[in-house]
Amino acid sequence: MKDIFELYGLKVDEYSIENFGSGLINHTWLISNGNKYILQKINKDVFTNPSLIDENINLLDSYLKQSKPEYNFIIPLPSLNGKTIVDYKDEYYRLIKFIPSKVYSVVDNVSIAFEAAKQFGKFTKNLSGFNASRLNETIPHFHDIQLRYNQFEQAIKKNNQERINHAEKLIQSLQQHKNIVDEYNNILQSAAFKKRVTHHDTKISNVLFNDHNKGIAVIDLDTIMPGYFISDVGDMLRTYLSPVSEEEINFNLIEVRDEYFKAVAEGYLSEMKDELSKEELNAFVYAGKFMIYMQALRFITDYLNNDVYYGAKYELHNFNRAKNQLRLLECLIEKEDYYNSIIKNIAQRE
Ligand code: GN1
Ligand code: MG
Repeated sequence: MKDIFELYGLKVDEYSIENFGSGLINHTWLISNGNKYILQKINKDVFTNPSLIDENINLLDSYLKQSKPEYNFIIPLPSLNGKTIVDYKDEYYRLIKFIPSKVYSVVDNVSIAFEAAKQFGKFTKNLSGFNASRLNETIPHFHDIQLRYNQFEQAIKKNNQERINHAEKLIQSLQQHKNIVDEYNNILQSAAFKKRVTHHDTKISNVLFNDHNKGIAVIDLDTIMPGYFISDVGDMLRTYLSPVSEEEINFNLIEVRDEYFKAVAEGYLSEMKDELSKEELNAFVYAGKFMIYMQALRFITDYLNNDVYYGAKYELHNFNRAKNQLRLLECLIEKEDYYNSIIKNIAQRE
């Protein structure tokens, strides 16, 4: 730590250091004395070329400084030699000014859902004039659900036979939803779906709120890449509709809440309605199915691969997470027609 602090002109013995946040991938510390900072070590197994993240963030920052100078885009602080990412002993770190704010891990208030969705909509809208293809793919094929499905199928063929047996029923139920992958392949063929600057991790803990529950900024910029709006809307539906998170093992508590669906739709579309094509708007509910299903596939695949990606706090952790997501998917599908009609109404308004 001492050497890393020195790269920023900070003295390690003047700060207290504690683990921070709930991310699964990077390691995050809060370091404080009078000043507070977030220090992060980037997970190199996941982000094999961390400078791609840094390039993206700086490109967007320059663009926003010119075109939307009032937009709050929080990029890391420069080190003494002006770098917003530093490498030390083959590991990558960055330092970010800590913003006093409120962060939520579950959504228990519709106005929070509305506000978060508005923030993510605003993010993409503010960057609609930026050519998304200029951005690096920090994780190639990150939300390519066909690839995720193939990885799932591969994991069923080889690997841990004991876990494959244990998961047999869950595997079968997941295979029955493969039409969600087919629909994605149709989207890839459609000219009506545009590649935009997409956040790709729109969970509620990635929005900072002020005391009045207004959004201050969106954070966790590692997976900003060219992508489809279904990734961002989908991950909000995945994480805001249910009163419990992907960690919940009492699956009876999982549900999709109509008023939260409306809040996400109203919040996101208050910024993005005019940006989206008719076909994209029609895929709003599909976005939720897409992201929930993909997350279920990723969790079960990781379970079958002995938890190499997400890690696990107990034997069945990723199995339970996958089961949780399957339950959520089933809840959403039950209400699909009703939710589609809500989107139609918003689309037809004025
Ligand atoms: C990971 O590390 P974190 O919590 O920001 C994952 C997301 C998943 C999420 C599930 C790079 O995000 O895609 O949705 O876990 N990020 C990566 O909790 O794989
Ligand atoms: Mg993330």
